[in-house]
Amino acid sequence: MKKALITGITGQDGSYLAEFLIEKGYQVHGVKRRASSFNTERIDHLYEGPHTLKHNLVLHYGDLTDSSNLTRLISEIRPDEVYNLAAQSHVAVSFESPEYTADVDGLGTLRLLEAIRFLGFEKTTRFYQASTSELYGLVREIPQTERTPFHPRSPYAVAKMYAYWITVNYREAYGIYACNGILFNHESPRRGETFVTRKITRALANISQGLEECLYMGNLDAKRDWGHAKDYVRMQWMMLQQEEPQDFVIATGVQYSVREFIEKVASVLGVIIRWKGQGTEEVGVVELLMKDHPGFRVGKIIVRIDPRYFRPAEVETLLGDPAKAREELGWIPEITFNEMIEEMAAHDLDQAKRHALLEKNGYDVTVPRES
Ligand code: NDP
Ligand code: GDR
Repeated sequence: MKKALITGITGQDGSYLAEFLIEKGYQVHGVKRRASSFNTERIDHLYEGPHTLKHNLVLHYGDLTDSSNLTRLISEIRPDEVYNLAAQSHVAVSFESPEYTADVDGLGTLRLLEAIRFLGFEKTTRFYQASTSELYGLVREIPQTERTPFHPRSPYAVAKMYAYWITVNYREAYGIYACNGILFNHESPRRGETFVTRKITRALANISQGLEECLYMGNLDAKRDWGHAKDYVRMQWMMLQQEEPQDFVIATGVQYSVREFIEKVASVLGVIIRWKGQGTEEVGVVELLMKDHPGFRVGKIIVRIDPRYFRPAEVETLLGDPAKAREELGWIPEITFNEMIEEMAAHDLDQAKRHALLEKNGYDVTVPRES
């Protein structure tokens, strides 16, 4: 039985990757952080607890800032594959916690690679690094490929740039089988609630049920190449199954603006939006109702701009070219942009309806808001 160690197993990608690897017959070990409340919601359906004989998911406490912990885990588990997905992964938050982000996202990667080297596992343990399209930042070339130069625009991206190069360096210096997946944005119903796509699907679903009044947004004109997380974790595994380690761009090759994303989610929920005003005064108004939801009415402002969501340095446009992944590994994304939006909107509408029903029946419901 092959063994995989996933850091960041409690996150969006970690949960899909754990499902994928268990399905493939792996024993999956995951690193979770100690928290004062439960933080395993995304993997609870996979975990059978420490008392069953069928032990295909094992969780360990740990942290990417703790070298001795990581070295001990790798020494005890002796994983065939390590997937380093753990990170402070929010770009806007990295401007507020730059040092912590550098420690976890940059040095955390070094700690894992150094543990593999120190333990003498260079020839037996393969390593995947969750690199990112944020490395391109101020883009020099459209679309971006494995050869496009980097120009990071946030403490997050700078930390990830260190992680990218230290992964390449340990491959070249010590012969470790180590790969960077340069992944463009990927989403799902399990996406963290403060990333833009999930913020939009949640807020519009809540507004449709009368649980929230308005969606407050930053830069509506930013463009992203959005894919589905399920397709992208499959590629993470594929990368570690080649003869020789290599780095790959993973993207769809199609981009949309944040504004278009809002319009599409709104139309799935049954309203057409008209944009009025300019700059920070711009608003999104309901122009047409196609479905009957209690919180929507024609003329209601459901989107406003809040300058606090603008970033000190923005990445305006990202568009990936996944030709290498397609040609060398046969990777083709299976879930379309529209299918992804429908899945996310349906999931969040279902949740909003449950909350609204509870509220209607006198239960006190607090719906967590984006901050
Ligand atoms: P999430 O934010 O959903 O998950 C991050 C994971 O890292 C969580 O399990 C989190 O634990 C864990 N984590 C955070 N800090 C630490 C720490 N100090 N020690 C140990 N674990 C920690 O991210 P995604 O699943 O979306 O992304 C996975 C990886 O891929 C990240 O590295 C991200 O930067 C990168 N990436 C993501 C892209 C995307 O579009 N999703 C695109 C390109 C790269 P907890 O649950 O306790 O918070
Ligand atoms: P990103 O994702 O920064 O690309 O990083 P995010 O969804 O946070 O932002 C995408 C774009 O939307 C704009 N935006 C807003 N973003 C948020 N979060 N909230 C808002 O209110 C808002 N309004 C406009 C942003 O300015 C940005 O241009 C994600 C993360 O998963 C990283 O870990 C990963 O490396 C990259 O994707 C690829």
